Amino acid sequence: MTTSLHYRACHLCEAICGLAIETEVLVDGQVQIRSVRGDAEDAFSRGHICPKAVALQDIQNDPDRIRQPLRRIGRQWQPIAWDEAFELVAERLSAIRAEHGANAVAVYQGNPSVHNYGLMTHSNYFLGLLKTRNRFSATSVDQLPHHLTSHLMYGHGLLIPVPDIDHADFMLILGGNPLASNGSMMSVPDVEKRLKAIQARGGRLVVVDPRRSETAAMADQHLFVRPGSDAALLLGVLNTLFEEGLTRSSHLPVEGLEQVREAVAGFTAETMSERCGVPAAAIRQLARDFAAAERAVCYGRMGISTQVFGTLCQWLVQLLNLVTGNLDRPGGTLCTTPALDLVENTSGGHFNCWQSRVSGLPEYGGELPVSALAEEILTPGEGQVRALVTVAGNPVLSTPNGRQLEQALRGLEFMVAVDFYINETTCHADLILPPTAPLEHDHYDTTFNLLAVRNVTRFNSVILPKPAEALHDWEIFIGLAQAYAAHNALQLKPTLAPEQLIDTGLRAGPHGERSERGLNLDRLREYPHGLDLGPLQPNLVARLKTSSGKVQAAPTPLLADLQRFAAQPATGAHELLLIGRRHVRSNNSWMHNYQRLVKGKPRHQLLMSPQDLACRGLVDGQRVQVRSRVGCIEVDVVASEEVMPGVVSLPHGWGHARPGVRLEIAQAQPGASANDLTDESRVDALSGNAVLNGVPVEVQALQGLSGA
Ligand SMILES: Nc1nc2c(c(=O)[nH]1)N[C@H]1C(S)=C(S)[C@@H](COP(=O)(O)OP(=O)(O)OC[C@H]3O[C@@H](n4cnc5c(=O)[nH]c(N)nc54)[C@H](O)[C@@H]3O)O[C@H]1N2
Ligand SMILES: Nc1nc2c(c(=O)[nH]1)N[C@H]1C(S)=C(S)[C@@H](COP(=O)(O)OP(=O)(O)OC[C@H]3O[C@@H](n4cnc5c(=O)[nH]c(N)nc54)[C@H](O)[C@@H]3O)O[C@H]1N2
Ligand code: SF4
Ligand SMILES: [Mo]
Repeated sequence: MTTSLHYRACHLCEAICGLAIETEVLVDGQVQIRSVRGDAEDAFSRGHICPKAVALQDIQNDPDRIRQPLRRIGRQWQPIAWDEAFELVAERLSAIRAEHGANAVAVYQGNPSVHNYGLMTHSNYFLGLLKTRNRFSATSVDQLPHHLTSHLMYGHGLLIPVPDIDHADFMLILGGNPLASNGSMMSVPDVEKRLKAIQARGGRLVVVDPRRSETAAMADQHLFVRPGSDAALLLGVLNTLFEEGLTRSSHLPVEGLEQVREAVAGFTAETMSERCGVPAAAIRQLARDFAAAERAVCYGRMGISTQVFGTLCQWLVQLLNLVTGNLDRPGGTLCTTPALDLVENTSGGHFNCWQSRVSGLPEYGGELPVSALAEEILTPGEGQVRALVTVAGNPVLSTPNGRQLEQALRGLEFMVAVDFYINETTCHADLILPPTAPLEHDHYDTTFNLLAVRNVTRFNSVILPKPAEALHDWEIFIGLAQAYAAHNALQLKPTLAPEQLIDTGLRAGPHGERSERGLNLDRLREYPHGLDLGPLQPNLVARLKTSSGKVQAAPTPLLADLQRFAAQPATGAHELLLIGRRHVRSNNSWMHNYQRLVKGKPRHQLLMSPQDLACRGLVDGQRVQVRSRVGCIEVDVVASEEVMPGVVSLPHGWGHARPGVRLEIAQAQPGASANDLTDESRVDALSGNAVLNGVPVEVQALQGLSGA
C-alpha cells in the first residue's frame, strides 16, 4: 500500500483553510482518502480546520452521490449518456426559447459555484448563450447589499473593504457569527484566535445580535437588537459621531459627506433607540468607544444584509468606518491587492437596468432577486418562465417560500440541474448532470482570495483520479454550449481550460509580469501551502472605479432609501420575529448526509426564550407548530436564554423529508425548512435582497391545533 500527502485549500466555506490530505492506493489500484487534517505549514490558516473539511471523505464515498447523468421518467431515474443528455438539453431549451422567447428560460446559480473555479470560469460559456434576463443566484439571499453598496460608493461591486482584523483595536460586529460561519466577506481562517488576539492586545470586541451567538459570548460587550432594526442602531451611532464631534478626517477623496451629515441629523440615538430596542445611552456609548479607539472596524454581515433595510445597513457600516477615518487604514478596513484581480478584469456592475416582470424588482449585475423566481414561473403572460437551469444550488430549501417554489418547479416544461445529488430542488428536474467530486479536480479560489484578511493566493493540483466517463463542471458547460450552439447555428468562441485562464489572470495581475514577483501559474504551483503576499495595505485611492475618482459617500439611491426608512413604522414589540443561525456542523442545505459531520445531537430545533415559552404555555423540548404568512412547519422547541424575548431562531437548509429526495442519512434527521416560513414578498426594496431575518411568526403547541 502506498500513501501520499497532498496540500489543498478547503473550498467548503470562505475561510479557505489549508488542508493536509493523505491518500492511499489500494491493491486494486483505487485511490482513497486516509485522513484530512489542518495544514500546520499553511501560511494563512496555520493548521486551523473545522469538522466540515473532515467530511470531504464522506462526499467521496457517499452512496447517495450521483456519478452519471440521470433522466427522470415519471418517478424513475434512468442513466443517460452524456452526449444524449447534452442533446436533450439543447433541443428542449432551444424549442422553448424559440416558442416563448429568451426570458422563458431561467437560471439559478447556487452558493458552491463561487467555491469552484471551473464554474466561475466556464458556467457562462453556456449560460451566456441563453441571453435571458431571468438569471438568479444565491447573491440575492445573501450579500447583494454589499455589492450594491460598493458599486454605488466605490464604483465596483467587488471592491469590498475587508476588516483588518489582525491590526484592529476595536471590532464591532453586527449580524455575523464568525465562530460558527468561519467568517464571510472576510476570509479569515482561525477567526477565534484572531478575535482573542484583539482582546489580548487590549482591544475590544462588541457584537450586536438578537441572539447571544458563540461570537457574542466571547465578546467584551453584547447588545441585543430587535431583528431587522440595525439600520436604526447604526443611524443612532452615526448621528452621535457627528453631533458629538467624534469624526476624524480621512485621507481619501470623498464626495457627499456634508449631505450625509444633513441626512442623518434627525436620527438621534434617542429616537432610534425605540426602533431597535437598544437603550439610547448604549448607542451613544458605542459611538464614543468606536471613535476613541485608535484603530476601529465595523463589520456587518448576513444578519444585517438579509433584512428590510439591508443595503441601508451596509451603507451605514461603510460610513461609520469612513467618518472615523478607518476606511482604507490599517486596523480599519482595507481592500486586498489580489493576485487575480477581478476588480480590474470585470465591469463595475450595473443596477436597475431592467426589472422583474411580475413584481418589478431591480436587476443587479445581470441578475434578478431570487425572491421573484417562483412568481415568474407561476404567473402567466408574455415572458413567463417555462424552463429552468440550476447549478450547484438548492433554492427550494434556500430561498423564501420554498413550498411555493416547489409548486412552481412542478409546472415547468423542462428543468436541468448540474449537481451531484437528488435533493429537494433537483428531484424536480428532468435531467441531472453530475460533475466530478471536489478532490477530483484542481483548485484555485477566484473569489475568496479577493476578500481575505491578508493578500494570499494558491493553486492546488488534483488529488483523486478523475473517474472514467466523469466530467468536471466546466466540461459539462462546454458540452452544453457545443450542443446548444449546434442547435442554434451559433459560432462558439474557443475557450481554454480553467487553469490556463488563471495563468493569464495571474500574469496580468498586480503580482504578475509587471511586478518583481513575476507570478504565473507555474511559479504558484511551487507553493502548495499557499503564497502569502503580505498584509493588506491602503490602496483604495488607486483602486476606486467611480467616475469622479472619489468615494461617493451619499449616492442618490441610498439617500432616497433613508426616506423609506424614516417613513416605515416601527415593528410592533408584540410580534414574534424569526431569525436564522449557523453551526460548524452544518453547511447551508447540503452535507446533512455526511455522518462525520452531522453526528451527535440534533442542532436544528427552534430556540425560544423561557419567558416566550411560558406565556404561550409551552415547555422545553415540546413539538410546536410555527406559522407565518406563507406557511407552517413543525419543529421541536428548545428553551434558550441565548435569544432575546420576542425572537425565535431556526437554522436554514433543513427540511429533507420531501417526496422524491434521495439523501439517506439526511432523511433520518430531516429537520424543517426555515424557508417554508420566510416570505418572498418581504424584500429590501432598494436591492430586492430577500428578508430572511425578522420574519413575523406565531408559535403554538401542536395538540392545541387539532381540528383547526
Ligand atoms: N432562511 C435562510 N435562508 C438562507 C440563508 C439563511 O441564513 N437563512 N442563507 C442564504 C445563503 S447566505 C446562501 S449562500 C444560500 C445557499 O443556498 P444554495 O445557493 O441553494 O446553496 P447550497 O445550499 O450550498 O446548495 C448546494 C448545492 O450545490 C451542490 N454542489 C456542491 N458542490 C458542488 C459543485 O462543486 N458543483 C456542482 N455542480 N454542485 C455542487 C450540492 O449538491 C447542493 O445541491 O442559502 C441562503 N438561504
Ligand atoms: N458552518 C457553516 N459555515 C458557513 C455556512 C454554513 O452554512 N455553515 N454558510 C456560509 C455562507 S453561505 C455564508 S453567507 C456565511 C454567513 O456567515 P455569517 O454572516 O457569520 O452568518 P451567520 O452565522 O448566519 O450569522 C448571522 C448572525 O446574524 C444574527 N442575526 C439575525 N438577524 C439579525 C438582525 O436582525 N440583526 C443582527 N444584528 N443580527 C442578526 C444571527 O443571530 C446570527 O448570529 O457563512 C458561511 N459559513
Ligand atoms: S473553516 Fe471552512 S475552509 Fe476551514 S476547514 Fe472548515 S469548511 Fe474548510
Ligand atoms: Mo451565503
